[in-house]
Parts: sequence; C-alpha cells; structure tokens
Amino acid sequence: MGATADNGLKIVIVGGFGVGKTTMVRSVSEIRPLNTEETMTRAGESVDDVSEVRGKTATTVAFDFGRITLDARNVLYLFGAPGQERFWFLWDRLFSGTLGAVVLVDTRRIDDSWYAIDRLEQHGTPFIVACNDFGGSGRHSHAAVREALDLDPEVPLIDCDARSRESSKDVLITLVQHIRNSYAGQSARTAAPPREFV
Ligand SMILES: Nc1nc2c(ncn2[C@@H]2O[C@H](COP(=O)(O)OP(=O)(O)OP(=O)(O)O)[C@@H](O)[C@H]2O)c(=O)[nH]1
Ligand SMILES: [Mg+2]
Repeated sequence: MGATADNGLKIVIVGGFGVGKTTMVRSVSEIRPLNTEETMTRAGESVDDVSEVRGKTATTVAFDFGRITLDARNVLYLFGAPGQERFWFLWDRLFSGTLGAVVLVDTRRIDDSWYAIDRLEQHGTPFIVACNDFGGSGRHSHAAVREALDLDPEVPLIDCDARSRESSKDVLITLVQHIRNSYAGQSARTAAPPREFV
C-alpha cells in the first residue's frame, strides 16, 4: 500500500436507504473499511421504510470509508454516504472535493435514489447509476429506470451486485471512464483535464 501517495482521489457512493452502499465499500476496499453503522431499533421503524430491507439490522449514521491504491502515486478514497433521510444534511459536505459519484439504486424502490441525483446535479458532480441486484421480481428495464430517474442520456447506467468485489470494481471503472470522458468533453471546449486522468 502506498503510504506516501501524492494524489488522493475521492469518490462517493450515494443512494437511498439500504441500497447497498456500505456493502459496496466493504467489497472493494483494500483496508478494513471504517464503518459508522449503528443497530437499527424499533423506534426507527416508524421513520425508515424497512419493508423491503427486512434482513437489515444496522444502518450508516455518518459515512463509510475505504481505500484502494491505484499506483505508487494515486490512491482512491471511497466514501459511502448515509442513506436515511434524517442524515442527508451530511451529503453536501461529503460531496466537496469529490471527483465523481456512484448512485446505487434498488429497482424495487427507484424513487429513493432520486434525491441523490438531484443533489449531484446541483453540485455539478459527474456520476453514474448502478442498479444493485436484489433478485426477486422487482427488476426494471434500464429504459424504465432512466425514465423514473429522469436521467440524461450520457449518464451511464449499469447493473451490479454490491456484494461482489469484481462487480463493484466494474462499477468504479465505469465511473472513472465516465469522469474521463466528461473532462475530455470539457477540455475540448475549455481547459485541460486534471493530470491524473490524462
Ligand atoms: N441480495 C442482495 N443483497 C444485498 C446486496 N447489496 C447489499 N445487500 C444487502 O442489503 C442490505 C443493505 O445493505 P447496506 O450495505 O447496509 O445498505 P446501505 O445502503 O449502506 O444502507 P444505509 O446505510 O442504512 O442507507 C444488507 O443486508 C446487505 O447484505 C446485493 O447486491 N444483493
Ligand atoms: Mg450504509
């Protein structure tokens, strides 16, 4: 692990309650991730919609933090956002200095991830959307997800399984490619992209 990396690149994973953000950070981090999870209580049942996440016993109350070494000079820092609405005020801080974001979607509850997209668009942060596979009958076509979230055609939309390291890596690679394409498009119009993406 490069302890003396020059560049820390920050990526955040956002989305609604229980869509698999903590799971994804755990799957890809090379260090044991910092998780700020707390046990869910009966009192929370009236506030959080737990109907589709029956097996869930813990929820993120601040953020998840993981790390991936890219090479000797570049390190990727992964932040998983808290999903419950009462912690959303933390998001805007979490987005500062962020290179890009993954919006995780549970297709049984597509609308839950809409707020994340709205905030990212406000911040001008590049993002991709990844549908986390929870199986069952709740699967929607990509066209339906695009329409429900009112996604711009250039925003990549892919399927993933947040429990799988390979699948989660593919999500991050898709995001980095999208960021690179965004900067390439911008630089054609204005300035040069950041050094690490050339
Ligand atoms: N079937 C299936 N279950 C998953 C997948 N990803 C996560 N889970 C399960 O879904 C539940 C919620 O996952 P979390 O990673 O805690 O979700 P989160 O988005 O961090 O939740 P909050 O922080 O509370 O918003 C856990 O019980 C996971 O084991 C997946 O890809 N498929
Ligand atoms: Mg979490």
